[in-house]
Amino acid sequence: MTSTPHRSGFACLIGRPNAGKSTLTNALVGQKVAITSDRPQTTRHTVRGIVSRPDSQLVLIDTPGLHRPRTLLGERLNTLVTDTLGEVDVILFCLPANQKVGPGDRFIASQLAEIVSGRRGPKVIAVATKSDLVTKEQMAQHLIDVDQLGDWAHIIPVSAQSRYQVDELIDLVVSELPEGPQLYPDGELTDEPESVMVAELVREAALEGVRDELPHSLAVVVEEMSLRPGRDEDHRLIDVRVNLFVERPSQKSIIIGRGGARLKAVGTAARREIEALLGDKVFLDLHVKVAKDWQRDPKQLGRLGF
Ligand SMILES: Nc1nc2c(ncn2[C@@H]2O[C@H](COP(=O)(O)OP(=O)(O)OP(=O)(O)O)[C@@H](O)[C@H]2O)c(=O)[nH]1
Ligand SMILES: [Mg+2]
Repeated sequence: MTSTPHRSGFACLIGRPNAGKSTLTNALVGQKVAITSDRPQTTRHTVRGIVSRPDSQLVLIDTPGLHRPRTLLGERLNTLVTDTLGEVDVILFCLPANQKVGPGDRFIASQLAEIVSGRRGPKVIAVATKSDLVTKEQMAQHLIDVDQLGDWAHIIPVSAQSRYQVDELIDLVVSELPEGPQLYPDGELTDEPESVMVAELVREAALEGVRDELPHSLAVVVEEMSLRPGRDEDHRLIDVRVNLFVERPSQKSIIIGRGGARLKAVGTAARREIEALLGDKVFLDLHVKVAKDWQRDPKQLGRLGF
């Protein structure tokens, strides 16, 4: 009896901000491991999602959107992405079908050309995301434009929202992975620490409905997570204390809202998600603080984990 060899390896999702990388990562994993929003630059660190099958294990790395940086934070995020690219087997270059291929995509394509020029460089798969938002004709034109942008191992249209070709994309990536052992135990979906996931869920809830530059100015840090003492095993309660940092006092009042109404709504939405993640009741204590111009300040960036 011959058995097919086990394959394993890493694939990194890249693309301009808002291209649908994190939504696709979640669809590929089958569960939420990365937060998403309609604001650009939602993802700020690399997030690993794991797809395990009997004959393969694929580790996905979702990255911050690549763009021309305007702040020190932007620069650090770009460096994070380009450092990751050299270390993976496959690159998934995401190009949203509902938007024309533009200068942002050409900027990324030119960076990719350098990285994969080495003979042993990673394979690049161009992924036309958000296929549910366009007609067949629009998709056909998009695929032609994407094809002309560079030299891709494959081009595939997908929709994370309607799950169109999500499994086909996994097959395609796995076919490009080298033979190798399982890297993570079965059932593990991410290697994100819980405190990071909790901070991200608070940031996702806080991003909902805020406009302009505020999303960029928001950073979230979990200060404390602890089991409330003196409660029995069936009524566990986890105290979670979280700081939300903004750059200016005016932003602080937007986040808090009239009479604290907005912060309360953010807390309620985030608490539901955190309880689902941790499987315990949670007391969520949110504090909003001003860290002046943290996006441009190396010291503050360090303190906030960038
Ligand atoms: N209709 C539709 N919307 C999608 C799809 N994928 C993503 N979106 C939406 O596009 C927006 C951006 O999605 P994200 O997954 O956060 O994009 P991203 O590329 O991770 O963005 P950054 O982390 O900021 O670089 C969100 O509002 C998503 O709901 C899709 O397949 N179909
Ligand atoms: Mg993202």
